[in-house]
Amino acid sequence: MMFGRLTLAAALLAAVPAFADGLPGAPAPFDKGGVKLALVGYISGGDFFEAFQSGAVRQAKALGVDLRIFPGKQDAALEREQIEQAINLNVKGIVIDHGLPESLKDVAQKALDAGIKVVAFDVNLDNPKIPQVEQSDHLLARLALEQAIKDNGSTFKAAYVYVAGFAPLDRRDETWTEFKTKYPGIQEVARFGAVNATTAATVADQAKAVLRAHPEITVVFAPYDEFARGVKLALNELGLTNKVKVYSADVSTADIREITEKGSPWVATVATNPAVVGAVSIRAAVLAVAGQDPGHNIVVEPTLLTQDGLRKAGVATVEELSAKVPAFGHSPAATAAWLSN
Ligand code: SR1
Repeated sequence: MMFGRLTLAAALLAAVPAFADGLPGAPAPFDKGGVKLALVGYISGGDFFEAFQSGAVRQAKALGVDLRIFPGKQDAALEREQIEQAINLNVKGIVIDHGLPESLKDVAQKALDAGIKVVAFDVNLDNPKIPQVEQSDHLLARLALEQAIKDNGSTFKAAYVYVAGFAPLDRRDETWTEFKTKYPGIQEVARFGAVNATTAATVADQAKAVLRAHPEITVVFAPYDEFARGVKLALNELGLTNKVKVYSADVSTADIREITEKGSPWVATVATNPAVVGAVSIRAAVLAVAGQDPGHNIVVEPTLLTQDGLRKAGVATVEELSAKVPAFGHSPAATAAWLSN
């Protein structure tokens, strides 16, 4: 595991009271409580998105923000509609979490035109007025693929799980493409993927068909934990867990259990703490609403987590990981003195 810097803020956050009547020393409108923000998502469900939302809720509460949650249910039209609803609720800021850019750009502009601040997490709205939060996806993919090369050498046959159109997956895909050029011995023999209400189960079915058709595959690059879970299910069912290794993105307590269990083929993941990313997204919106610039590209750095490292460290939960790997438990992104009251 890699280790980074710790600030006191994360450790203190748990002890921070909710400022329902306003934050002491904060600029308007946060000097009074109950400022309304909205969090509008595209993907509902799955460990990453649940933890992202809980981090956002916790941060909002700590800042006295009245956060309205709109779950998108993997439905682009519904996500648009929910942004319209948030505009009609007179929220001061909206965090848009994932989605399909073409269905969101105009409605996001409508919110800006209404004087509402907008922050986007992992959806490229291509608008200089909209700060973009991301997890440094190129670095994330690079760390996972370097680990794959360390474990397997630079000549192997791989399957790749990918769905185009999601900003983080597209960025990770750019790195995968670069790696295949840099290491011509890496051969992608199959590509598949799905993002839906049952991603892991769908990917498991796809992976079973692919692995049966291509017994030469020894590595699967599955850069989303729901993808990795699906591939792992397929490997278990086909009895291939000792032949194929899985490299992924994201982590949750359930993922740690799956990675560290005896005989698991899931040997590495590269991840941020999604709750920290949720908190950063809320802080970015709060800064913007207060008229302070959170920056345009707000990056939360990921950490490489290997099966070996997790086992040796005896880490079983995301909370333990946050305690042992300071960079995982806190991000210095989108902070200001008045936010850490
Ligand atoms: C379908 S996009 C899934 C990814 O979004 C977040 O960036 C998570 O890291 C997840 O891998």
